[in-house]
Amino acid sequence: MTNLATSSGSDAPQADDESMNWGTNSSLSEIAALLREAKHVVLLTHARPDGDAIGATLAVARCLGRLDIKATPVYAGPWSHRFDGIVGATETVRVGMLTQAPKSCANADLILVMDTGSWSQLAEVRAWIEPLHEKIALIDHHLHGDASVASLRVVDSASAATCQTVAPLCLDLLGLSSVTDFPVDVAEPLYLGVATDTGWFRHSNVSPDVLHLAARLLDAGVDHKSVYERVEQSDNPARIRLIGRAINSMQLLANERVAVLTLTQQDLKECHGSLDDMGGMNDLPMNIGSVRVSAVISEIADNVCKVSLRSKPKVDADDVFVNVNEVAMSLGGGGHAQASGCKLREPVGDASTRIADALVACFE
Ligand SMILES: [Mn+2]
Repeated sequence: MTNLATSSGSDAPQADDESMNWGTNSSLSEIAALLREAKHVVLLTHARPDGDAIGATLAVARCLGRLDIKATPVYAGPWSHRFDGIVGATETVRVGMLTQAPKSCANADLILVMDTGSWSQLAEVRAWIEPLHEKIALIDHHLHGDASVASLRVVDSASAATCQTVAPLCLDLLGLSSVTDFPVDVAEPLYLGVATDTGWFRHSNVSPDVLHLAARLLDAGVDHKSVYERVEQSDNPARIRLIGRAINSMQLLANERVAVLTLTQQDLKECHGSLDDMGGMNDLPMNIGSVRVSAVISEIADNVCKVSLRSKPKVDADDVFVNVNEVAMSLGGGGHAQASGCKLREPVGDASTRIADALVACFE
């Protein structure tokens, strides 16, 4: 393996200026050139991968496959079966907590991490990849991350989705000049990423650029209805029952500007659901006009709670905007200004109170 960074290790980031160093220090063309020289590339993303994470890794894997470069997407943590139809026959590896490289990845000469740069979201693979810092490149769109994850980074927080940033990389790899010329099996995962990270083109990150990209991906042959049906209309009855539980649990605080929803292991058991059925509930309270910020607290194991935060932009000058990235960071997590999350290791009741207090404090 050759080292990606040409500089010596002496400028490796110190823990203290990790977040200051986070940001772009490379370019898509530099990463494309390294990918082209590689023989076996491992594609990593955050645990419990979402549509953007899966879309970016699949799109790059399929481009590399066309260049006869072995590419292995590796997914850690729980897997959501609603993405099975998008993955199709593409070979992927699913892993839990690792102490070393999975056998199929031991000979990789380059690791590309996409849609995260946070060690907290890479816990399962950290022991394996941390010593390989110099062989890791990263493409992300999050505001914060750990610079020590990768020696080469392209971070575009203006992108609505990592797939938006990755689309030009895929063009470069395939030698194409227009998104409309993408093969459908590359266009489809990119579309999945931009569609799901924008909440199917409803969130505040929708921009002319992302809509132009989506339109050109449809021109390339993506079937919007088919992607939507496979990914979003494949719920089981348990999930709909859990949505009912989540709505029933809703607390409205700070003059109905803060909504806190809680789902417990008991809810999960009584609804015969799985962890996968608990995700994506934030849109429910955000539909309330007065609500400016929402939290969904899911007890994913005994004394382990996943917290998902969303906020709305200011509609007028008197409005309070809650930067949920800051709230999440103060609790060991992170994300975007209007969408973030963290994990709390405490009983669900305590987690719920802690989050409610933190959000209400934003309005005092
Ligand atoms: Mn993303």
